[in-house]
Amino acid sequence: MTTYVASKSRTQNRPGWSISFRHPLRNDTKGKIGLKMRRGLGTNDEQVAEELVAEMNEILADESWWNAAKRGEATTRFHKTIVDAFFDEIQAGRFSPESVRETEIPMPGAEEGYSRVQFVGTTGAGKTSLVRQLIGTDPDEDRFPSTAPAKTTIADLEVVQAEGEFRAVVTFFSEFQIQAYVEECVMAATVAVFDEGTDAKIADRLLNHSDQKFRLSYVLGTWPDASPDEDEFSFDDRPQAAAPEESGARDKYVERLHSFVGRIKSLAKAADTRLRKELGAEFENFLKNDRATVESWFEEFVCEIDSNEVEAFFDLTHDIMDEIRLRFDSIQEGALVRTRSEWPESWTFSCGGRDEFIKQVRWFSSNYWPEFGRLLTPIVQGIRVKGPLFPSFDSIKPRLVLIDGQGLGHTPDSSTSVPTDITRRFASVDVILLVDNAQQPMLAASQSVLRTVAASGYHHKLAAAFTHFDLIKGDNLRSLEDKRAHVMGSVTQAIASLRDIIGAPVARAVEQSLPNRCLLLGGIDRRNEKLPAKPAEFVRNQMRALITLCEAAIEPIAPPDSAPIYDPTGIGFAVREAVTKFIGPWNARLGLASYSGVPREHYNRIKALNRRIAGDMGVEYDSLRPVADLVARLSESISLFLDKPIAWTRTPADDAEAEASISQVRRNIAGNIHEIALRRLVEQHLSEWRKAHEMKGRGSALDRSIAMKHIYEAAAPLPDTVMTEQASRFVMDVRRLIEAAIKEAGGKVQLEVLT
Ligand SMILES: Nc1nc2c(ncn2[C@@H]2O[C@H](COP(=O)(O)OP(=O)(O)O)[C@@H](O)[C@H]2O)c(=O)[nH]1
Ligand SMILES: [Mg+2]
Repeated sequence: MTTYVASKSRTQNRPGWSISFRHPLRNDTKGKIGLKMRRGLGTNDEQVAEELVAEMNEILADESWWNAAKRGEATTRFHKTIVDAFFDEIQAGRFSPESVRETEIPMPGAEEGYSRVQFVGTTGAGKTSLVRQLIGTDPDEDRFPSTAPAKTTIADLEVVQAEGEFRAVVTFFSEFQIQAYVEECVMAATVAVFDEGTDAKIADRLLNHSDQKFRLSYVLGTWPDASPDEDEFSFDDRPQAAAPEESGARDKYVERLHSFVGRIKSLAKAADTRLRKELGAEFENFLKNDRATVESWFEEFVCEIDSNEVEAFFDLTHDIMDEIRLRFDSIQEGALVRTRSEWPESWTFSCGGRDEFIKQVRWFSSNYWPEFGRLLTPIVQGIRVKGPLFPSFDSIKPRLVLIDGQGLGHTPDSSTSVPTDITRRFASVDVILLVDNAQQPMLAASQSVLRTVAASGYHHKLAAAFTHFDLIKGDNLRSLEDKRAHVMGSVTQAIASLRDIIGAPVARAVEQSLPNRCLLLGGIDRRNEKLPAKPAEFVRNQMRALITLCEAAIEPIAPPDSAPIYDPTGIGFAVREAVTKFIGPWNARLGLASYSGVPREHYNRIKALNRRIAGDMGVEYDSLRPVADLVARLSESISLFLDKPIAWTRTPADDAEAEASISQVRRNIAGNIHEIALRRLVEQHLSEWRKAHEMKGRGSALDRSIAMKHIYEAAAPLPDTVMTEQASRFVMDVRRLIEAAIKEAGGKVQLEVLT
């Protein structure tokens, strides 16, 4: 059995002594029990610090204390600091940022006369630029929300347009989530040392997480000789009045970063030395033939290196965590709520003045390069604002909720599924606004949105906004009409290419409705007045049309009163089809088989996905999204099955009515299918995911791939002529879901009688 021991230490950024210990009841970021924590002791006195550490050791040595119910008794025996440090962590309930935002600023819906518009599209499509136009924030003066040519942050942004004062609530990622990101960044930086990278390369790995979302550079600053990343350096975000910070402060950031890089280097060198020593003559050979294994050993050693009797890796990550905490000290305005470990949970602010409001909120959303080193942006999980944020191109006051979330990322083909964070929202919004760049034909990522929306029965909510119209060039595209025809042609083509996947009836419905719900926008990166008169008027009218369309989306539609009747026999085939299309590409990604159009993924990406799931930190890594994939493939094949009812409770008047009643069933399924996929792929196999993550030694990358394949096959077993018990249970699961969805829509399930 593991024994847990606490120790005291001095740290860079905290006055006085700190205590470090592994918590026996908390999983670490890899899903292993014993999360390593460091807390301030609030004393400068070494003697006192030692007494406190001894108290913690008493708790850690006696398992009978390890129970939330013992807190009261503990309070009578130990110091409050120690009791809090130990028991707060047991009781730390799951903090839900969404519900904090909802409590502070409830999101109005159709009952309050509000329409909710969800912006979906690839990064850089122009979602945020369009939000700016609709809320009347100036691209030069206000720079809120932040836009960027390519990269983006991960926060959800929600704007409620309403008269009255300005209000904001900002929520943050948990300490645990950020800890995991920081660990991954530090680890990647040590690997860069192992690869003999330059200091700039090492710093780059530390400052920019491999998933392209989490960027410590915002908090820690940039490496001095590194030229600003072109994507990061957005002219769009130039300051109102250049506010260069005092050079003294800048020097301090640089120095701090140098010290982190220095520690990473010595940590990595120590691990490298140990690795070479243990492998001896075999080192080179190993490096050539099984790099994945060498890396996994290296990483393991990195975690074990001690300096001054503390684990150097954890010490470093905790120092970076402290740096992040420190950034929050500079917040002067509003109300910042922190946990007992000083981690920020939420920030709320309200005021009457628009400029002041935007200035304060921008602090949490800025990606303004010269401010790097002082920003909080990467820690922000979501921002909800409410207030008189209305268009400036018109005097209208729309009643909209604008929801701008994470970008889709560029994906090679349309079978890459849309992240579940996005698809989960479909049910609760009124308009799903697909934003796409009109310069190219519709990209794979946008097509995958069409697929998902159609298969889940939400295509009546779909609208599309095409941006960058100002940049479309070409000799044969001179007139506006030509340009419009060009863009619409690409929409029609995209729908046609999906016909076999989403089914002809749905494709037809989308083909008919979407062209009337397409907006053509250009120059939305500037104030409307700054465009030449004719285009300005055109774009203004398009935006008015968009607002009208969104407002109309809350008008109730009469539910169809004819409902479909199905023979459930076909469900087995639908499941079989979905499983084949789910397992095939995954076997290719795992490097265990080939599948047309799906490349093998690098073992580090597979491992990163595994780590996310094992550490209970999510189910997706970048474009690797098994849960979303299973949801998508199941919905698609079920959607096709639903296209062919054997009869109707009443013959539908026309194709449109038939399609509307079937889509009702699709929506009912969409509401519950996430839960099935999540349960089968993740929850029921958490221990296997964790085992897979711990695999090390020779051939571990391959072993991990095989373990993941087994998880997938157990979660989604292939129904075959000879059904295993596992497979029939899976089919039953899906069948129950479909039958419930059919009945909920007023339909029936019965065996087809052949006459
Ligand atoms: N020329 C031009 N640039 C645009 C247009 N819409 C957006 N942009 C620029 O494209 C980049 C990405 O826009 P952004 O709104 O951040 O995209 P998002 O990632 O979808 O939110 C920014 O640099 C914008 O200034 C447009 O209609 N015309
Ligand atoms: Mg954006």
